[in-house]
Amino acid sequence: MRRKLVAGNWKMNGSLAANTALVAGIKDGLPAQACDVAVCVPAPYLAQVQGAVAGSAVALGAQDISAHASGAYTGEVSAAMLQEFGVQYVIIGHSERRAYHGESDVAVAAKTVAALKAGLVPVVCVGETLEQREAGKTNEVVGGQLDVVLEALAADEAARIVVAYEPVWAIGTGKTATPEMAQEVHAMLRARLAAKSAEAAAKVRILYGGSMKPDNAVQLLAMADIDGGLIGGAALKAADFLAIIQAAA
Ligand code: 3PY
Repeated sequence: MRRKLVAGNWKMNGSLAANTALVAGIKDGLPAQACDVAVCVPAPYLAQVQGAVAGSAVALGAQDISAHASGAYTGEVSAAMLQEFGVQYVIIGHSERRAYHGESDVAVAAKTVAALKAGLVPVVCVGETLEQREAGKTNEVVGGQLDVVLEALAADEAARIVVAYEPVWAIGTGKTATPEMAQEVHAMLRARLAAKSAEAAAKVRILYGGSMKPDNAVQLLAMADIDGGLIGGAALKAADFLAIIQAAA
């Protein structure tokens, strides 16, 4: 049995005051038998949120990582830096980074390798645009994105990643894939993992992301291959985030 994971992707939101209130609200309402829970925060707030989640069941995550260990890479943040702040999870290849920062599948694979080498858990995001879905290319695009990452990993490394399926057309639009649509893609992704290693197929958690909210979480999380959620807007309100955690617990 894979333990479910609910990770909040705060994106470029937050402030010192708002973060304090949000984390306190999450900690106060966390059910005892919760699934794994993480908050992936903007880099400047890692130290603050590390302190705020200390001693709780909420893990700390980052939203990006450099593929390089150190050096002349202005603006980048290394795996070692993330580790110093107690980061456990790092989102890699979110569609917003692919679209606005030109991150290629190869770059996503290199970042995944860097995260694993440092003992971080990469949350590798994959997803198709509406145009690609309507052209019947969902499996080719999404499966292809995962394959490039898997090619860069040894079988035992593949078993240590988390995958997040985030249809681009469902991000920030309020549209969600139906549970059946999502399950179909998740099952395809698990088959790609199985082609790499049986251990990876059994162990890797495949999260759904893309407007997961309290009112659709129960149905999505009931699907056989949906092992949790990567939560956007609903992760910014403690009550909504907790309702999703409750649905997964
Ligand atoms: C969303 O739900 O909008 C996301 O992009 C989660 O990563």
